[in-house]
Amino acid sequence: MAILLTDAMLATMTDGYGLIKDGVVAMDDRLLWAGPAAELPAHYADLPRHSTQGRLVTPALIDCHSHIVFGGHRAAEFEMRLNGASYEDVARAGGGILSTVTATRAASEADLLVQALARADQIIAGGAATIEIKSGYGLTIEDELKMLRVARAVGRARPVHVVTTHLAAHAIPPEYKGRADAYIDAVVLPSLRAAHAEGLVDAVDAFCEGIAFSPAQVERIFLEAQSLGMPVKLHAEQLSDLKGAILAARFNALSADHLEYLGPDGVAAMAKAGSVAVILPGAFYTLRETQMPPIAALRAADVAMALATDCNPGSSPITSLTLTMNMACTLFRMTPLEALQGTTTHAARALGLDDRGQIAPGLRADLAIWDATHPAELSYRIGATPLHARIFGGHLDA
Ligand code: DI6
Ligand code: FE
Repeated sequence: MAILLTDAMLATMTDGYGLIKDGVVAMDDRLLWAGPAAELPAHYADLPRHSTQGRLVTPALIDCHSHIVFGGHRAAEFEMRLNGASYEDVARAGGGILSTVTATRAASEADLLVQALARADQIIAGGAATIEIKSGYGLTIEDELKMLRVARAVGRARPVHVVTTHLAAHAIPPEYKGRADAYIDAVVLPSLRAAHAEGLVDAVDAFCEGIAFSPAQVERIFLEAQSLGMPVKLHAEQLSDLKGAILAARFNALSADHLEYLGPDGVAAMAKAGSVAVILPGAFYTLRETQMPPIAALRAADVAMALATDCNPGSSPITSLTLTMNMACTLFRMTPLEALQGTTTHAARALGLDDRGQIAPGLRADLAIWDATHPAELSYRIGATPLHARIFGGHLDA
C-alpha cells in the first residue's frame, strides 16, 4: 500500500545533505517520489498521508560493520585494561577475543539469538534498518556456521535487513596456536565453502594484524573468496601498518576497516580500487588509541568514508550509530555531513548495496524520522537517541 510522508525536512543525501524543506515522500515498499510539497505530482495527491510535523527525515541508518552475535561479555577485561594491561597483552594472555570464543562455543543457537536480538534492538532503536553481522567467535566449522545462522535469524525476527560476513579468520583458536596456516586449511576455508553452499554468507573478512593473520595468510582466504565469487573486506591497519588495505584493494575489496595506521600508499591503493574506508571510532575510543585514522588524506583522495559501530564485546561495546557519528566528529574531525554520509550512502557502498542509503525514487523505503530539524543535530548530541520513528520497507514501525 502506498503512502505519503508529509511536512518533512528531508535530508535526501543525494547532493550533500540534499535538504528539502516542507518535503514530501511518496512510497510503497520502494520510494516513488521525493520533493517539495508544492511540486507533488497530482497522481500521488490522494494517497493516505502521514505528517512528520516538521521533523527531519533521512535515509534509515546502516551499520556496515558489527559483531553482535557473541556469548558473554568482557567487563572484566575492560577493568584489566584500566589497571594497565594493553589490548594486545590481554589477547596474548588467552583473554580477549578467545574468552568470547569460549562463551560463544558454549552457547546454543537460541541463547545467541536472544543476546544478539537485544543488541540489534538497540541499533534499530537508533534508526538503523540494515545491519551487517560478522561471524568470528566460533572458530570451528560448526560454530562459525552457527553464528551465521543466528545472524540470518536476527533478520527474520526483526524489521531489519541483515547482511552477513564470514570472519573465521578473526583469531587463531588455542587448538591451532602457532599454526595459523593449518587453521586456515582446516577451518577457515572449509567453513567458508560450507557457509557459501548454505547461502549463509554475503562477504568475506579477515583480521590482518600481528596478533591475528598475516597478509600472505589473508591472501589465501581472499583467493578462495574470489573463486566463490564473493566480495571481500578486511580489518586492516588497526594496530599496525601491515599493508592490509593494499592487499584488500588488489582484490577490489568493498572496504577496508579501522585504518588508524593506514599510510599514504594504502590511501592511494584504496582510492584506485574504489574501496570504502570504514572508520570505527568506538574501537578507537575504547582502546584509548592515540593514532588517528588519516581522515584528511582519505578526504583529499576522495575515498568514501563510512562509519559503523564495530559492536563487539572487546574493543567496541557500543550500539549507538549516532554516538558513533558524534565520536567521528569530535575525535577525528569528520564533519557532520561526512558522518551522516558515513552511516547512509557510504555505508551502503561498503556493503555493495545500491538500493539504499539515499532518498531517491526506486530505492528501498527505509527511512528514519528524527526529533530534530537539521541533520547536524544527529552528530552534535552526545548519547541521545533522537529517533522519533522508523519506516522499514514502507511500513511505519508500531
Ligand atoms: N578488531 C577489533 O577491534 C575487534 N575485532 C577485530 O578484528 C575486536 C574483537 C574483540 O575484541 O572481541
Ligand atoms: Fe570489527
